[in-house]
Amino acid sequence: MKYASMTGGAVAAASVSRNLMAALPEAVIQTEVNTMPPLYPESGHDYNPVVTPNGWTLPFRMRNNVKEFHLIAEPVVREMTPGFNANLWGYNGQSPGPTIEVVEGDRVRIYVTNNLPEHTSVHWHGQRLPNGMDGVSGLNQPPIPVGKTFVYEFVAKRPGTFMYHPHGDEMVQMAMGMMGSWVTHPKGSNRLINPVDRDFCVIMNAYDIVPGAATPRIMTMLDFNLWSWNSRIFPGIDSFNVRQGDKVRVRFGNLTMTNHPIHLHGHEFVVSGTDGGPTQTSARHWEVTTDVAVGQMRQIEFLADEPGDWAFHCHKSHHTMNAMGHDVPTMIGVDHTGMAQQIGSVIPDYMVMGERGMADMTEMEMPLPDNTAPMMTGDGPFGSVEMGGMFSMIKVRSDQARGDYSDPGWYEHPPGTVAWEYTGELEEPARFKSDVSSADTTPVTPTESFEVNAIKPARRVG
Ligand SMILES: [Cu+2]
Repeated sequence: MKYASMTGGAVAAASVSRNLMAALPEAVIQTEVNTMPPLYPESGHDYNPVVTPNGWTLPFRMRNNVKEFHLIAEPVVREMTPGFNANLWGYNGQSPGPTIEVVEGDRVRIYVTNNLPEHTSVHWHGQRLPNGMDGVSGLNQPPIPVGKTFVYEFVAKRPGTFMYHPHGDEMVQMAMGMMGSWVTHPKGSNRLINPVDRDFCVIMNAYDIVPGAATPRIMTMLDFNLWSWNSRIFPGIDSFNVRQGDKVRVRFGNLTMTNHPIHLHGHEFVVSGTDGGPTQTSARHWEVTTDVAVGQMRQIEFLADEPGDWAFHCHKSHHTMNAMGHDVPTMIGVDHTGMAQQIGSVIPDYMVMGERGMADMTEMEMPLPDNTAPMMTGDGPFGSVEMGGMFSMIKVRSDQARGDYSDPGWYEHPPGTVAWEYTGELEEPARFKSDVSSADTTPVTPTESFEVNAIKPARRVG
């Protein structure tokens, strides 16, 4: 098991075999936030592995025909975007935990070691498995005490897109970032599962971290201020880099407390499956936005045939912003002339915000507390992208090599294909041609009376 052309990889993959004979598979820890290249299977059934943006796939070992994994539940520091680190809980050094990839029919054994300060458990969302392996602590198993290791074992019966997360002190542990993706590849061909060239995995999570702080407020129910993909926020989310003509699948899981309408620019997609399984072909239809409700998974598929840098984001505009205070009044249209200077004599560094809109935020270099992600930011080739949160890009290039997931840089537009500034004469818009003096201000008076007959629906008697 190895990472092909690993970039700056800190995955101790090579050392996995060292402890092959040990009872417990060595836990592989990942300390990087880079997108790791796909983990190609070296034995067993072949499959086209997934890529987890800003994440990785957990290596396994085979023992007596069982795929063995080792998850360590533990506190982690996750860089959510450059300059902003969060104190989260996760698995094997990161939040979210590593993606687990297996093949339909595989017998899977997962060792879970609890290095958290409290008990935990792991629920394997969407899987068919023995009741005692379902991971609801108190219901299906005792919780895993601090410092102990439990073993989960089952056959991955259904191919599809799944998730894992704790089912003990769930609200706290998920608010702290404990979750991961699980992909079960079909064994052989499946008429409802299309082979694709690129296959991405995203788990959506939300945090409430006060600007300047690093630890999420775990009691928050709805008013989260950080909306993330794989515990990363724009501009920290890597772009999805594909070759023009690739068939692309993106699998989204939603473990936040609200729905996310996922929107792709420049292409149409179909929803090809959910955590319930592949969608029947007759039920698939073209969309450019699909809602992923709480606790759901949606896998979308499209042909990446339009070159460019295409925005790919949650369509809730507040979910493409970072670290917002919510008690900021709307100031659009309010004239602040002179006010900042007056207040500035009492409070140095005072700034008024949002008089023309909020785009000012990106121009003004607002002083931010340390360890805080700017609210709307991200440099593009034409200036600030003015986004945050659940925003990234699908970069489609004709010269992207097969299997190359690296960032090709900004798209070079063919001459004459970028919206341009018109500098010719501007006609006065028609609506401004009539001024008040010439406008007909005579009130309209009805010229003839008319009658209305209202017919009431007959009352049913009896
Ligand atoms: Cu959203």
